[in-house]
Amino acid sequence: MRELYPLIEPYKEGKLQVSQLHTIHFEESGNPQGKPIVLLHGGPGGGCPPVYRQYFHHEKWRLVMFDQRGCGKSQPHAELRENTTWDLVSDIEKLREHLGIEKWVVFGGSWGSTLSLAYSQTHPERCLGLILRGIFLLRQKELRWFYQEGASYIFPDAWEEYLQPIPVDERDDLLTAYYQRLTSPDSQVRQEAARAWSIWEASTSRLFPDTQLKQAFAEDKFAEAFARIECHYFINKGFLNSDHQLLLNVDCIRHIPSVIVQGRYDVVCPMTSAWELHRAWPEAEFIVVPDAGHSMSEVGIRSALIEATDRFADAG
Ligand code: STX
Repeated sequence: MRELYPLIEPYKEGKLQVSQLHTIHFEESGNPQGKPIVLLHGGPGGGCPPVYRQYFHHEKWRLVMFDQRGCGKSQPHAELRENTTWDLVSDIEKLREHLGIEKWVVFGGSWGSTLSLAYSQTHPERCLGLILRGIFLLRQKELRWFYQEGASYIFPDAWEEYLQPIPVDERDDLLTAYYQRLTSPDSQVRQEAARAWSIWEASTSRLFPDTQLKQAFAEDKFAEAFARIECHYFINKGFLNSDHQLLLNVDCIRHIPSVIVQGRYDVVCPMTSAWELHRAWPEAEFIVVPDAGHSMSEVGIRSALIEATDRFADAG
């Protein structure tokens, strides 16, 4: 099994104003002369913790990470206005141009895989390769599975806590019920909903649960951005023009060297989506980790991702 690289500090950090309202925080680490790679984090609303740097050989890669609109160190915090998939796609381009990078490898898991597909299908000429994990195509069936019925059968205990803030007579549409609370003018109501929403995801992300992860997700500032932004994107169907958009547009990126890493027991983003993507796109290498769930920190997934970044660093 491959292990994480030692933690390094960024050699550069900055802010980029991407709209009248939003400023995003970015950092560069590794080797300024290395192969460029951009990491697209999950959620949306998850931000980039330092441990993400440890998936990349620091002499081979010039790693660019940034916090998407409204989360991490980006401002304003938890802001939903001017916050759509296509705003993020244009931010990625603004950042690429700002850094003077012509092309880069794109690395994204979970919502990061969704955004990687949307970005690469819009700007395929900018992508040297794609490393995707825990495939999420933002289709109604995936949202239904995780936020309404399905994952609830596997984690009925955690599900009880997720249901807690929502009165019984609103439980037939939990996404809407949560959206109302997460956008309530009452900060107490928002915070209670944000905590329950985030803890649900933390409780279901790994094959073997991790109490530390639950605590981190329950932290007020993290939960507020994560829950509000996720729910906003999901209520708006990811701002995609159809449920199948990301699958139908695979033709635009078929030629790009790519790898898909998927945990067999991923309950957040069940493997059926990765499988359908693999069927639509057999050219992409497909790796199923037999003993893992959703999280990129699980040993098998971590190992497969580090193997992939090493291979992409040495290719062409
Ligand atoms: N959201 C899945 C997702 O993108 C439905 C995701 N899950 N956890 C995360 O992202 C973080 C680890 C980035 C918080």
